[in-house]
Amino acid sequence: MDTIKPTAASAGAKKKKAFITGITGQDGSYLAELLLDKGYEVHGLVRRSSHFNRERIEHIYQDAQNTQNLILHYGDLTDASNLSRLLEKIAPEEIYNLGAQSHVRISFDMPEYTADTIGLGTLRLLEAIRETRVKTKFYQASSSEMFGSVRETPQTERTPFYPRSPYGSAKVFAFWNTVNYREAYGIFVSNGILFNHESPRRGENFVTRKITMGVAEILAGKRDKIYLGNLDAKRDWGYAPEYVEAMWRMLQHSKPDDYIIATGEHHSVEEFAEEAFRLAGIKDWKKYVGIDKRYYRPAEVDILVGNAEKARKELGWEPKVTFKELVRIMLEADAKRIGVKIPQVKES
Ligand code: NAP
Ligand code: F7E
Repeated sequence: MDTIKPTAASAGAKKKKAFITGITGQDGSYLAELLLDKGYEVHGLVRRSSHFNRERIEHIYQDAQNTQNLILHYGDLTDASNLSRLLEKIAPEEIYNLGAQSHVRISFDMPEYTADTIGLGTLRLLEAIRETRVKTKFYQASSSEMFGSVRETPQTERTPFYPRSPYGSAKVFAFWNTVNYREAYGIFVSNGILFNHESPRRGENFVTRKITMGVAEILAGKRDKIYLGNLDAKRDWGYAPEYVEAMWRMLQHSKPDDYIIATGEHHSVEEFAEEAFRLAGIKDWKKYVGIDKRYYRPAEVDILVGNAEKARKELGWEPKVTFKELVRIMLEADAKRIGVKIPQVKES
């Protein structure tokens, strides 16, 4: 990746302030680390929970410097007055809207709540910017799920949307409102249309993490099998820390715009599982995988693969971690977490 000139923040001038919704999630936690490293003061929105919900950002406080620069605020994307008050108080130069009910299968069970947090939640934030007149740049976490039943392959910024879930439809609503606020009010807003990206911090009920956790537990003798749904689905899987860098680059660009962020390669769920078992040195992997119809979706997205050429040209962004490296990173982290060694397996 090309380097970007240091910002005023990193050059030691007044700290830039960023506000992240979804800071407790996979991407929010990596983005918080990235921005703190760049010298930002990072403000994050956290939901009240009856149990501790900050595991992914807890380690950040171990560095005393970060304690001062990472400030958490209670709030929720369903609470408009709270969002306005926070923007007024923080006056962030950059806003990253990552908060969402982000599970596609669950969006079929909770369509209204999914639409509320994603669709209306984004609109509430955009309205809060307009009302408070805070001078800021806004990043919207758009998704490849908007392409759903794909109209062309690979997908580009010009491919029409055809969402196949309440999640995908809510992201389309949020995408177009984001574009509209740019055109109607001249606010600096950009959509990152990110394809699947994974990491050891991926939620445990997404398929990649479910597989690497399951394989590590099978290796440790803690379980016999893992149960999955549709093994034929194909996704364009990248590495989350690289994808949050792309978000930041969009807001440093001279003008707001929309960008696909993807690797350009696709693999099936079956290939992901096969590679994870291979790395663990487990032969006959199919013996350890059961199919459970509960994990099928009422409507499936069969294949997604993106063309990130525009991001490469305009933002100097390129993915580096390959599919096999991603599986290895995730499996090694899960094996380490439960204290089991993965054998030395030759690269295939
Ligand atoms: P994630 O791990 O599921 O994190 C979601 C975050 O949103 C969590 O911090 C969660 O808080 C918060 N949240 C949920 N409902 C909220 C509400 N009502 N108000 C405020 N915050 C709320 O998701 P992710 O994988 O990091 O993804 C980040 C964003 O990118 C999401 O918008 C997702 O839809 C989008 N996206 C993800 C991918 C991907 O492959 N990861 C691809 C394209 C787009 P709790 O911790 O309290 O639950
Ligand atoms: O499913 C199939 C499933 O839940 C991937 C979110 O971050 O990326 C993510 O959405 C595929 C699907 O991710 C199981 O049917 C098989 O075809 O890991 P997933 P997703 O639905 O692609 C997009 C870009 C987002 O924006 C979303 O926020 O795997 N699959 N068996 C399974 N999926 C799950 N979850 N569990 C299974 O057992």
